[in-house]
Amino acid sequence: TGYSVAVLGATGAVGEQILRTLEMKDFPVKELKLLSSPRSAGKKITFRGEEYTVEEAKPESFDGVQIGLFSAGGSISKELAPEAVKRGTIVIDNTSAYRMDEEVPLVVPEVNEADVKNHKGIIANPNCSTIQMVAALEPVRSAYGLKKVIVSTYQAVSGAGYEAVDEMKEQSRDVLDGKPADPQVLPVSGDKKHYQIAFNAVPQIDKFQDNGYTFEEMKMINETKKILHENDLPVAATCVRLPVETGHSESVYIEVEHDAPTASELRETIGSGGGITIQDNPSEQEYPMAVNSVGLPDVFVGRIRRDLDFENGYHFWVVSDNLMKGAAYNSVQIAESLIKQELIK
Ligand code: 11C
Repeated sequence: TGYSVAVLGATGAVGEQILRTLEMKDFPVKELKLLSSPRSAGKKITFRGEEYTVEEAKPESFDGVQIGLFSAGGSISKELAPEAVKRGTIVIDNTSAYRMDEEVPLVVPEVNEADVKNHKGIIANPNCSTIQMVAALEPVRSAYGLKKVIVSTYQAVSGAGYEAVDEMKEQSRDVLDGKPADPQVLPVSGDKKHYQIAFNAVPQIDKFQDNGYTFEEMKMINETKKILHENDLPVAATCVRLPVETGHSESVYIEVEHDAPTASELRETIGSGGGITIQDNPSEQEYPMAVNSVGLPDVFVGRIRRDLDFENGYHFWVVSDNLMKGAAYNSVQIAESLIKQELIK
């Protein structure tokens, strides 16, 4: 028993974590196909002690596949998701290709699990920096209402894939050795200019839009409203890349609608959210940090405190492994939601 599952983008940073999560959760996999672009086809990957050969993804690859976990980039999802759906596969897409499509549910199971039932073949997995923020916001929204959200991010290079991680490591060695940095990938592979990430902070993630915000910032703004079903909620974001390998950190400022809880009441409220672990004890210097989040599915929240001027204003710090809850783990949770709601044929 179990399901026929395909992982598209199996050799990438997220694909690897998807396989780890399927193993970790003992997900009921009856048959597994590992798919990729032609470039990575032929590679060998071990899953549950068995060796699999990665195949080039083609429309026919999805014949008989019930669940397709896609993380091979937006253009591949655009091309292959409709083909997979035609063949009866439910696609859980980890790219930005379909997230804002009105026909496509955008789901963080702890926040809006019920939305999966509205799917028409594709369910989108939100952007990593959005997921961890909305996981922390939802318990606050449901208890006190939200009037405003302002976030600044401190994002890890693995969000931009393995080549960005390699660039950060090699560049760090070069800079320490007194060599020129020679950036080729970050901030955005394919953009006009590249900047040093080693020992730097770069206020650009993804490409600039006409409104002066980057696409990453617009993802946080638009996806947050969609997931929380709060189209009128004011959200502003500034997204920054740091030389951290894995684990996105976020400084979040919120204003609540009513009741103005104390910091400890708010701590309790946030901590009641699904998947949240509170690490918040200033007297013991306890707070979430990226390096401690690696490999874990939790969203860690700390530094919860009241604003000193605005009675309904609060600040907190949210950290999560961007490849886990931010991507792979959330995708597999969506697959579990489908099973739970008996939505897989
Ligand atoms: C980053 N958030 O950290 C991006 C990666 O839309 O799924 C995720 C891109 C996406 O670079």
